Amino acid sequence: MILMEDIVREGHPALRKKSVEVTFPLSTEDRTLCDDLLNYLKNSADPEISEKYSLRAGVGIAAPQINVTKRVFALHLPELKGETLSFIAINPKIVSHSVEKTYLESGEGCLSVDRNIEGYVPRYKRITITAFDVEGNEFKLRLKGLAAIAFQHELDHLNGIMFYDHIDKADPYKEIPGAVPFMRD
Ligand code: K2U
Ligand code: NI
Repeated sequence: MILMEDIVREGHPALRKKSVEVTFPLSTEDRTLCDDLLNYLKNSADPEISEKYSLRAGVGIAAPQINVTKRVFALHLPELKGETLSFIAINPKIVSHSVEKTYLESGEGCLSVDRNIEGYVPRYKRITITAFDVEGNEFKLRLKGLAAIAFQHELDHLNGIMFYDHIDKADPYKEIPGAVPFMRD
């Protein structure tokens, strides 16, 4: 299982690399990578397991964050209408997006960043994505809200981008034109 000690922190070169695409059929190693990433998120959402292993809660985690520079990440979000959005994205792409932007009112954090960085992180409000599942089947999803924000945060990790790269240094809380803040419930 992935523990906090397995998660690389700011300054580690893996966080600034462009990860490489994964080929199919998945190797056993790549299949285990996918399982481990998704299990981390499920464990971090479990009060007992997260307490026992001191796991930081995450709704997303990308392979480079455990020093594997491959284009794979996991998302595991409590959806609004009760069902959880939970999947592995392999070789993910944003194929289209809204002009309208959004941002997390509370700002963003990162499992690889052990400090609080203030400021609005502009994200596309709605995105259409494609990715492959572990069987190699391509799928397409339309995402909005926290799922869209998280997807963009994780895709950035595959391109060596950190959330704070998007924050206006001069004015971290500068209004983002036309953006509607996403309020977590
Ligand atoms: O990639 C990571 O480090 C996990 C990030 C993902 C994330 C950050 C900001 C906004 C969306 C996703 C976080 O640790 S997940 C923690 C979290 C939980 C609920 C809402 C926002 C962030
Ligand atoms: Ni992150």
